[in-house]
Amino acid sequence: MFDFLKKLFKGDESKKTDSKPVKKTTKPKAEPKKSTVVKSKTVKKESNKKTKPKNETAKLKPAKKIETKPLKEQEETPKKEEKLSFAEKIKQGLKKTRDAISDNLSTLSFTKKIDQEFYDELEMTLIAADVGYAATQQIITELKDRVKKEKLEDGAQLKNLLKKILLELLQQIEKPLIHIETTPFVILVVGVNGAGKTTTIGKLTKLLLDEGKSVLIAAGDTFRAAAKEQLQVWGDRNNVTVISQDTGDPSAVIFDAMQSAKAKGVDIVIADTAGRLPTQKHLIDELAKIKKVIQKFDETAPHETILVLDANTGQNAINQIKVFNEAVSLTGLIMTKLDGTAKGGIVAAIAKEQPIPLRFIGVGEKIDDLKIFSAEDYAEGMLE
Ligand SMILES: Nc1nc2c(ncn2[C@@H]2O[C@H](COP(=O)(O)OP(=O)(O)O)[C@@H](O)[C@H]2O)c(=O)[nH]1
Ligand SMILES: [Mg+2]
Repeated sequence: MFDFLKKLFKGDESKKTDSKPVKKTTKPKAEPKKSTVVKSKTVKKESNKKTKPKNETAKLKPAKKIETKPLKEQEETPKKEEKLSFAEKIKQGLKKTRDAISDNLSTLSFTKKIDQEFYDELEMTLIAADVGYAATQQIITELKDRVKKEKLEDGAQLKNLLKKILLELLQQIEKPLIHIETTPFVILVVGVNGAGKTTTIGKLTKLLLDEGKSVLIAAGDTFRAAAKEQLQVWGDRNNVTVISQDTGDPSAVIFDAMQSAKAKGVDIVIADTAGRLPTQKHLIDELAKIKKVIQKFDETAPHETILVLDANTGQNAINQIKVFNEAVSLTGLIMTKLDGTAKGGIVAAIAKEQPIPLRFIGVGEKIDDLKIFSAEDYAEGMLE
């Protein structure tokens, strides 16, 4: 059985070792020194209203967070109830997807023989959950093969096998973001309008602060007037500095943010950008320009270029990945709004068709609703 799998998922083993997080060896810095914003003529300091005395900001990074464990490991090792609530949250987020698949599947597997009609119906169920044609074909082919080999007849066994096949597919894009070695580590966030970029930046900032990192946000969405304010709200919530300018040049804002981060010794710069559609060629090209300007400051930056995708987008997500990837070489994805859709199967379609690491998933609008993508929790969330 495993030989078959290995053939199917060639190189999976190496990918798995690849995905092993690198331990960070440095102690987290004391705090994001928000009081030392660099004064640049072009930088408009968006000072936080809720300023705390300096010695209090250390509370941002509780002592228990200083272990050298990588993000992934920290999620895997906490006390049982924390681990539970993490998986439970994902499960809750994937409820609609699971209901759509599982309702169909349980009717299928308990009332029918495992015959061609069964497979046809399963195919339709997976397609309806947005697993996509290619991934669905792969899953069905494998399922058929293994059902035959293992002589399965029982519905529950079949469901477990399906879950296993799905898990193996999802593992291809399970590579958590942990290689934060350079400082400032620059994360460029791109995507269409309304995908959830700004909200995700707010949540990601919280996650990284919890990890003991200091963060600075660059308001690179200079297109919409309200964008800066929206980002500032997230900055205030996290008590981190948001760098913005009155000019309409996103590259300049991000460049300033990087300079400021360097001067203050901030670990991570997260740069927001204006929403753009894959069809808006000039706007997509503008992203490549932004990237070039960033590289004038540090040729290895951006160290992470993340496309934020709205799970409700369905199969169009595949096209978005293609276009954005061509323009700016994506290194990671974040899938938002999984809590509001029955189409969570899109993640499997991505694993099959555009396997770029899915770093995080968004399962709600609150600050703690961004979770590290775990293939296991996800497969469990889809099929239970
Ligand atoms: N339910 C839900 N809503 C989300 C999630 N992520 C973002 N949103 C909402 O999506 C909307 C658009 O988000 P925004 O960050 O402004 O998108 P942007 O245009 O890409 O910056 C807002 O109302 C967010 O609250 C998520 O994971 N779940
Ligand atoms: Mg935005």
